[in-house]
Amino acid sequence: MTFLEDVVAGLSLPQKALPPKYFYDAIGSKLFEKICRLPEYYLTRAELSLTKANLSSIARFAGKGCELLEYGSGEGLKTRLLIRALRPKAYLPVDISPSALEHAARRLSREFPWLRILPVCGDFSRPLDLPAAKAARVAYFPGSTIGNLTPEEAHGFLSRSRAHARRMLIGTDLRKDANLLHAAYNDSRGVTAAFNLNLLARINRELGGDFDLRRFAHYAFYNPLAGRIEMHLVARDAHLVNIGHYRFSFDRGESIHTENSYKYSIPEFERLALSAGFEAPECWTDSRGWFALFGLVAA
Ligand code: AVJ
Repeated sequence: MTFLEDVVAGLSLPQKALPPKYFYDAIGSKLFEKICRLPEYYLTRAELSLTKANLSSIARFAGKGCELLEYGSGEGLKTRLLIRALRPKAYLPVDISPSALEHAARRLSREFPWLRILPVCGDFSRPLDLPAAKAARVAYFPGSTIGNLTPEEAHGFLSRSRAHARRMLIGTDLRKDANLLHAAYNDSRGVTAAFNLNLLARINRELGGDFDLRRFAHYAFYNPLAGRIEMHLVARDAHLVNIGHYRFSFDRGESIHTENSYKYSIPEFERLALSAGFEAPECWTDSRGWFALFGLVAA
């Protein structure tokens, strides 16, 4: 599916929707980096602090000298900590953005000249074509990116991943006070709103759309029953939008669902891992118990 095909399919649904993977063009990736530094967005700092505090036991779990496969290109501090502690035989960053991939690979090769880097351009939601492994492979999936998948999709992803790596390290945001979650996706500076709206701007730039961004409002809320944040873009009035030869109509108050961000309890995630064919996982959390890193071993 191309970007245009995904957009047309998504905007043709009764509940209009767009896949969150398209947030990350150059502008969106910059906005996401800004989100990670927001005071309300605790996720990045919580994961970094738990990684620092448990680095040696995380490295012991992964096994020194393994091959490290990372979903989402690891330019981050966490990845560099892990590489330093693990001394992997090879590092395989997987990313949908060729530019992000190249940037991360170049930077890491400067910092770790001894490291064999094998970038893989691809989308983790689909089966990957990977070079043959020369050592035990460990998959690293940080940042609660798994939260973008429904639990059913996460189950499929975890089951499929066993073919690539018997061990996995998965970062997941945990269930917590809805007010804290709400603030993290409704920051006072409006960066999350700009990140969400950039999806429409990207459609305008790349697909010749005529979305008027002033006619849409960022809307994010926590659904405690489903355990997820939902992000939407809500039409402020009834109007039409053209994208190439396609035309879509919006009612006043109609929304485009742009992202789910699932939050798990520790037992919920453990059950998911067991049902996907892994042993009872190891679990590291930050001091407040807001974010977890799970260590999974294929059963
Ligand atoms: C990168 C998917 C983990 O869900 O928190 C941040 C993306 N969306 N603010 C998340 C995001 C709104 C983020 N993930």
